[in-house]
Amino acid sequence: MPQIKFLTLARHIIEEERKYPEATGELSNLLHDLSLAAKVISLEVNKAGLVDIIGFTGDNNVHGEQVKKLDMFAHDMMVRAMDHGGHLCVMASEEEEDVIHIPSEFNIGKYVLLFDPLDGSSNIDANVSIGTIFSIYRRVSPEDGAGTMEDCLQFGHEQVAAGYVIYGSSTMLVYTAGSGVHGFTLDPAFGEFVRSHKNITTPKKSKIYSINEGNYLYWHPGLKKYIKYLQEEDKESGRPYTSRYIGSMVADIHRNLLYGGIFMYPADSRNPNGKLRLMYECNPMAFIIEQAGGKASDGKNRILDIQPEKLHQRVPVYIGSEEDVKMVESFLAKEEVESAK
Ligand code: P6P
Repeated sequence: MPQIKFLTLARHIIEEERKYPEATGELSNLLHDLSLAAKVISLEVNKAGLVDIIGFTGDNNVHGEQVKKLDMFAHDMMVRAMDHGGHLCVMASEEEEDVIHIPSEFNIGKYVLLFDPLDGSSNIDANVSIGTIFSIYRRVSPEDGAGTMEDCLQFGHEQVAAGYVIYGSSTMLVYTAGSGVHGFTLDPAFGEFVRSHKNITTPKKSKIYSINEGNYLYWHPGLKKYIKYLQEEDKESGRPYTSRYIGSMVADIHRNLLYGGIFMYPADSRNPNGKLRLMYECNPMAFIIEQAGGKASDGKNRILDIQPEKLHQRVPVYIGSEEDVKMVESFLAKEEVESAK
């Protein structure tokens, strides 16, 4: 019988930290604080149907979208859990227009945290899996003062860690700190994240594609040809692919990470930059996918190499199994060449 090693997130982080003698433990403590926030958010998400927390606050967020009470709860929980640990110099959230400064009574740290507190929130009332996404950088501004917007607008390839928490049939925290991707499932019996997925790798080629086909009319012609290609029958290349689209980025990407697949939220004639946000959705997911052996691009350029301009900027995203992302890039490029003739 193989020895099943019962490894909590806390123990895993300590073991990972031991691999780097120069590690100060700050990042480990930051990840630990994040896991605490995740537990509290999970508790609320999983009982949302039982208390009067479902529904709209009546407010709108910075993007004019109606804010669900759980969105704000998750945002507030992340800020309150993370602002006093002494590990951060600044934070940024999908729910706040500007950066979030660390209150003067707390110590300033050397890390930067960007997060989407509750992605997929439009699915909350339907009990569909939703998630928290986070991205962590080292500060680049002088260490003697408050963090700045410059600290937040770094290339995705500068991330030191990234992850997500998916609140679904179980609550799982999936993260990378640059040494592989690891998944931890929350055991509600004693409130610990226990390692359930060590060194997650995503298949190089898949049979699943995820895209909102309701936007077909507005797509790039190369994308239309690619999707039609996936729907043709060709046993050798495993076609037709299966279409799976939940409408919750964390849920769609989590399934594709484990099973293989390509998730696409493209630019189209109505949304020239697509819908999803670079800094706290696409960059962290791209870091995770690349660490798992996959690929993430905007259709042409590596997501992690996109120069950030604004905190809430949107980018087109094609992310998942490496060969599938390369294939869609080739369809988009070919169409551009042909239309340029
Ligand atoms: P659409 C959820 O609102 C979200 O931000 C992502 O989680 C999801 O992938 C996408 O939007 C779904 O957008 O336009 O297909 O409903």
